[in-house]
Amino acid sequence: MKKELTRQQYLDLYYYMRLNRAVEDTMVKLFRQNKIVGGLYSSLGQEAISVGSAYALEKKDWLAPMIRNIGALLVKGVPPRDVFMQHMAKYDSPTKGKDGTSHFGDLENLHIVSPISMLGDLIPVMAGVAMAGRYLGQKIVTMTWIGDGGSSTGVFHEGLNFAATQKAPFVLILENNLWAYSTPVKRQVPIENLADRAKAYGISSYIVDGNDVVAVYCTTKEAVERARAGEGPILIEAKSFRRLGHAQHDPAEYVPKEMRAYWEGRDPIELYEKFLMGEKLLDAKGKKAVEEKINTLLDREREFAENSPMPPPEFASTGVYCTGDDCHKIQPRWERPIAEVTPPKSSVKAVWTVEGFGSGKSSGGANAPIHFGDTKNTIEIPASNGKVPGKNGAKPRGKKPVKVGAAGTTGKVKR
Ligand SMILES: Cc1ncc(C[n+]2csc(CCOP(=O)(O)OP(=O)(O)O)c2C)c(N)n1
Ligand SMILES: [Mg+2]
Repeated sequence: MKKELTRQQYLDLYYYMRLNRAVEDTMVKLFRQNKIVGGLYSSLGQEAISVGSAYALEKKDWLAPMIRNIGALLVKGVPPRDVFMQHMAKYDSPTKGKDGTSHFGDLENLHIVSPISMLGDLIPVMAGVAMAGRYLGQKIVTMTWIGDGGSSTGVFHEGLNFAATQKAPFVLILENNLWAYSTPVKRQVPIENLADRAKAYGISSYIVDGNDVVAVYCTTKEAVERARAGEGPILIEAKSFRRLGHAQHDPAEYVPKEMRAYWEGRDPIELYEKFLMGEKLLDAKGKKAVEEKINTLLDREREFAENSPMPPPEFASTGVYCTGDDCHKIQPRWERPIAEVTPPKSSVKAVWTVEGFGSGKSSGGANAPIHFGDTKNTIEIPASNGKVPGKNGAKPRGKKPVKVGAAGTTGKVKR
């Protein structure tokens, strides 16, 4: 680590890494008390990546976090109570208890796009946000994160290629933590450096020590400014290690002990404390003050979250479907009666049946008829013609989709 930042910036990075860890520690306690709804993921040992990269963004920029990026949310300004309440599915949470983990966004103020569970799908979405910003002349940069496992999805490649072709001002942080569930990176990718993939899209990339927060910040800052200046998307591979299992349910016994011990000896917060103390930017008193500030804040935030009520049961069926009455002005063009496609009547009978299917008896072989619609109103067509036109050219009921409207960086390599 090299001294290149202001004193305040160094201390901010320290504060947010400590806050990231303390928020997650608090949630582990809540999980053990059975107060967390759903799974709980951890970024233990990867805090420098979320914090260092998000800290390189400006207020007007956009980000979309994945499961191990709570640190990025905190840097962007999300209060810890929102993170707690979201995980506890409370009424006051950003999604009012409708979703868990960090599945929420804030499009209006903080410019956060909600995570998408399908790994990689945020890449084309954030490339799109970057392009929209450019059309609007906003000079914004967008950012998302992807794991080593997620970087093997098709949409990673499609999305990055698309972003590259469009020269979208987009920065992708690839967190190589050596594991995707129980699969070691070496068994799923035949190359050493995942950043090498950038060559395939003709874009720039960096490799950075993901346990060195100053290196992550400085590298990302440079990438963000290059993207903002019109150079197109940039890929940063941050090398680190997933210190716990995939989520709370996973003891990760498949991880070799020596590997874990090596990375425990490279804890990003401990490394950074040593650096700050060596540079006389932090002393024991300053460290204690940060701890007290975080403890006081999180006691208050946790208490608020715990006292927030669970959503009333009738809330479950509200805000799920847009009927066009209350949330926007575009009216849907319903092609079936609304009552038929909205709860509680949506559990209509299957719209097609194959006679004899599952009975174990042949019902006439390849020429057996297929019935569309319920038994009272079946339309028969010969199965062998491979088409589904319906009798006399009539369209089968229910087949048509319903339309609802429209660092002195240690290990930093520039490539
Ligand atoms: C397209 C897709 N395939 C599979 C999954 C299930 N899944 C969720 S997390 C995960 C492992 C991800 O590993 P990695 O990308 O390395 O991220 P890490 O958990 O290490 O942070 C998998 C397979 C998914 N969410 N999306
Ligand atoms: Mg991984």
